[in-house]
This record gives sequence, structure tokens and C-alpha cells, in this order.
Amino acid sequence: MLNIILCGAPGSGKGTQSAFIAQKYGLQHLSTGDVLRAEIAKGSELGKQIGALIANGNLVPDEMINGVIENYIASLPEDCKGTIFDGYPRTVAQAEALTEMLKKYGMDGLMIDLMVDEQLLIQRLIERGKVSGRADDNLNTIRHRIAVYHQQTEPIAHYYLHHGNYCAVNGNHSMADVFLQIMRIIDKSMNN
Ligand code: B4P
Repeated sequence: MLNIILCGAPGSGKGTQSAFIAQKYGLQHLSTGDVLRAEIAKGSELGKQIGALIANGNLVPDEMINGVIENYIASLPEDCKGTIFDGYPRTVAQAEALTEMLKKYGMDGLMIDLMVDEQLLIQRLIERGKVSGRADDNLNTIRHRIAVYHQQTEPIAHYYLHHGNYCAVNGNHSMADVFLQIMRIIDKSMNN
């Protein structure tokens, strides 16, 4: 089974590239951002709490998101070719939890880290904000999200480097060029 763990700063292209990967390799696409936004859209009490955290550019608590992933993995069909974890993990605690959850089912994952310059991240998210209607796509919140990324998410690169399943991709290029780099990594890992 091929599991891809797609990481990177806000606006690095995780959602964009996940859609390409899912289509090319027939994988399931699990975006934790989408799962959380779906909960917000329900208008539930939990959704209101999540909505406030996301609108302020903060991460939701690890326990909440780990529970979502645990249920997802437990319900995977037998013929599943694998999953792209888009935007998960976002903390070292989440990375540790994912390793354990995958191990329980005899699986592992390849981490692909999308590296994008900060000015470009801001530019892309401001552009997206013009049409996305997302509460977190405005300059102040974007700056805070990038700071949260440096503080809480960036350290997971060392975690995966240490575990020997880390690959970095230059995400500053066009969508097609970034996808080419990702395909090379995935194809190589499948041939090993
Ligand atoms: P996400 O929904 O994961 O969103 P994101 O980081 O903003 O965007 P992504 O990197 O997917 O960018 P995209 O491809 O759309 O998270 C939202 C929030 O949910 C988080 O801030 C957090 O609060 C919460 N959350 C989610 N997961 C969590 C977790 N595990 N734990 C705790 N909290 C969690 O690209 C952005 C724009 O750039 C698009 O408009 C796209 O068209 C453009 N673009 C992409 N690639 C490009 C390229 N190569 N060239 C030019 N433009 C490009």
C-alpha cells in the first residue's frame, strides 16, 4: 500500500498536489483541513470551536484530529491502494501518532515536504482569499499561520528525516513542475 504524507506551509500546494497524486496513483485523499471545514459547515457546537481556532490561524488540538485519522484508517476498504494524508500531521505529536496507527495495520508512509518561499506563500494565499471565502485567507491570519507552521509543524521534518522516510520538493515552481518532482519520488519509491 502506498501512503503519502504531504506536508508544507500554508499555501505550499498540499491540496493542489494531493488532487493530482490521487488521480494519477488511484489513492484516497484525506485533507484534514477539508474534514474540519465540513464540521464547521454543519454548525455543530464542535464546529463552532473549530471555526474559531481556524479563523484565528491556530491548529486544532492533536487529540481531536488524531481521533479523526484513527477512525479513517480503521474504516479503509481492503482493496484500498493507499492514502494521501494532506495537511496531517502538523505537529510532532501527530507524526508520532500516525506512525503508530499505520504500524498497527502493517503500513508505513513516505513524507513529501513542499518547500516554498514565504513571500510566495503569502501571495498565493492572498490570491486564493479573493475567491475562497475562507476566514483564514487574510494577511494577518496568514502571517500567524506561517508563524504557527515554523513553531509547530516544521519540526516534523526532523522526525521523518530521523525515521528515513523524508523527501523535500521545491514547491516554488509551476503546479505541473512540482507534480513532476513528486512523481519522480513516488515512482522511485515504488520501484524500490
Ligand atoms: P489546510 O486546508 O490544510 O490548508 P492550507 O495549508 O491553507 O493550504 P494548502 O497547502 O493545501 O494550499 P493549496 O494547495 O490550497 O488547513 C487549513 C487550517 O485547518 C489550518 O490552518 C489549521 O487551522 C487546520 N488544520 C488542518 N489540518 C490540521 C491538523 N492536522 N492539525 C491541526 N489543525 C489542522 O494552495 C494554495 C493556493 O496556491 C491555491 O489557490 C492554489 O491554486 C495556489 N497554488 C498551489 N500550488 C501552486 C503553484 N505551484 N504555483 C502557483 N500557485 C499555486
